[in-house]
Amino acid sequence: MQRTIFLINGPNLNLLGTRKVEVYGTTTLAELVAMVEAEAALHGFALTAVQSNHEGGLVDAIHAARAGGFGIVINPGAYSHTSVAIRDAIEGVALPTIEVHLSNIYAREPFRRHSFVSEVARGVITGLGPVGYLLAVRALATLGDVR
Ligand code: CA2
Repeated sequence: MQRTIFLINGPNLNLLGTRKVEVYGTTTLAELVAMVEAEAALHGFALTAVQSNHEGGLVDAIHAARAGGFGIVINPGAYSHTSVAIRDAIEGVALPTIEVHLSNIYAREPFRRHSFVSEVARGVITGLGPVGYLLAVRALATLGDVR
């Protein structure tokens, strides 16, 4: 059976490419998912992509990754900075998880500089736009080979 990477995007990321292009770029969520799917396929993985604007929906998506998930690439959006529930869900499923942010959260408002998710993530990529998601898939594939 093909191994699956779960791609999970949080609140407002469904608006990608439509507004705030100066911060988040012009790539739409559908285009981003297609790019990540292609990168996953290059490494022999299937991709399951979920986007939710709700904290509980994101917790459910993280739990769903337990069924056959090889690893998780997650952009928790604004919940990065507020959600102990998402942090605990990632810790609970114990799958290698790469946290991705399109923008550089350290170069923005002070409230974005702390992420509850980072302390349970295997790694964090921030500020590289959509490329960060592709590097996250590559990291999961490579770490999987190395362990
Ligand atoms: O840089 C990132 O990827 C963020 O996770 C994006 C979140 C933000 O709250 C985090 O601090 C950093 C916000 C995503 C909002 O996306 C939009 C896209 C287009 C139009 C409006 C919002």
